[in-house]
Amino acid sequence: MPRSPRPEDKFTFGLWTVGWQARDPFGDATRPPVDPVETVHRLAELGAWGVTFHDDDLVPFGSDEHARQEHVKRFRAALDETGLVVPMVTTNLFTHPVFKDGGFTSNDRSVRRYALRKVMRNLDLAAELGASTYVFWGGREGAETDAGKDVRSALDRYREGLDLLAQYSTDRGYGLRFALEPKPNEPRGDILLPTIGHALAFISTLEHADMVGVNPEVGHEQMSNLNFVHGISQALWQGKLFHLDLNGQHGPKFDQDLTFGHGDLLSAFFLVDLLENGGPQGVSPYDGPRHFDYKPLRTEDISGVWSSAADNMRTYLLLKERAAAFRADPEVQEALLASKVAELSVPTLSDGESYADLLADRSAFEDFDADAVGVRGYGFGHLDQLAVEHVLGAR
Ligand code: DIG
Ligand code: MN
Ligand code: MN
Repeated sequence: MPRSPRPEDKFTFGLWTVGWQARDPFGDATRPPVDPVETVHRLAELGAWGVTFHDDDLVPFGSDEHARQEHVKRFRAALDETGLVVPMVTTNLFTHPVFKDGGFTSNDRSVRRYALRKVMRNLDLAAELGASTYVFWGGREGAETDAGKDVRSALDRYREGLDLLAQYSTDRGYGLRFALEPKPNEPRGDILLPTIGHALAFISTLEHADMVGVNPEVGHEQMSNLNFVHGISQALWQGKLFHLDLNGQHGPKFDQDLTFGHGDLLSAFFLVDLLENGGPQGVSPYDGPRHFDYKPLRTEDISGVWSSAADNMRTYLLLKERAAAFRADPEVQEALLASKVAELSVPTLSDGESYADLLADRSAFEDFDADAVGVRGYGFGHLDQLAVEHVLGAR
């Protein structure tokens, strides 16, 4: 199995990832800015398929129209020279102080109107560049105190904004799907739509719910001590996994945005197994970009930035190889049988069986020996050990 990335792997990176100058709340930048044109060429050399961006990553905030056109022109030329695509675009509604209380849900109505216009302008650019997904990460949509935010009204405004933008995009025939990106906190004390579950519930209330899905990020669910594979599975189950952000995280702490696999490696293994094999179902359920939204460690120099970009893709491909070996291992197949994993996909009632039939079936209750069944083991420990040994390359 190839270990060097190819376009068909659909690996993509945000301009803001390798371009992060490593400024943090406690320290200045440790790296120089990176020209988006250089990023396009470097990522192409490394084997990436595409690049993504916030409006302000490509066109510095406050640029006049002429400067904006020049930035876009240079970027497009680099895309044409390298063949990189732009599958996803998003908006920066979190850096400029004007968004300090949010964009769509700022208490200040003039800020909400400004945010919508900023997104509309970037939806135009996204469509121009052929993007199919538009991400909304509401990093500033939230609060530090319950006194200052009427959350029910905030959700009304969030829905109003998304419904308006969905109508705008639809009327213009942009063919974009929207993907909401949950995160529990940081930079706000509490962010609205904090988990995949909250986002899925919110999407169901939207006027254009059919064109809105989720863009879950590994670390964001794990910050809430949630199982990312479970979250992705539910998003897939509801037909709402429109995009995803891959990175690494060491459990509930600040958002680390580590290189993919450099956090919970076993979870990363099962995530790749799910995305590439459909887990035990054996069919890949997702054909979208494998998008890395990570930050090279602040301690890296610029050469470390580019090697970390390569590390994301290499780790993904190594885990893909291990997951294939895991699924092909006869001992794993035996252990899966013992754990009755495939039996879960068998409906609990037989075809055409009614609850009356169930009531009449003595083996389901009256003659059921709960104690005897209760002592049986499922063998999940052995199955997990086999997975660990495959991740360790010991099988
Ligand atoms: C952070 O996880 C967010 C922003 O970087 C961006 O808006 C989004 C895009 O995937 N992820
Ligand atoms: Mn993050
Ligand atoms: Mn992200």
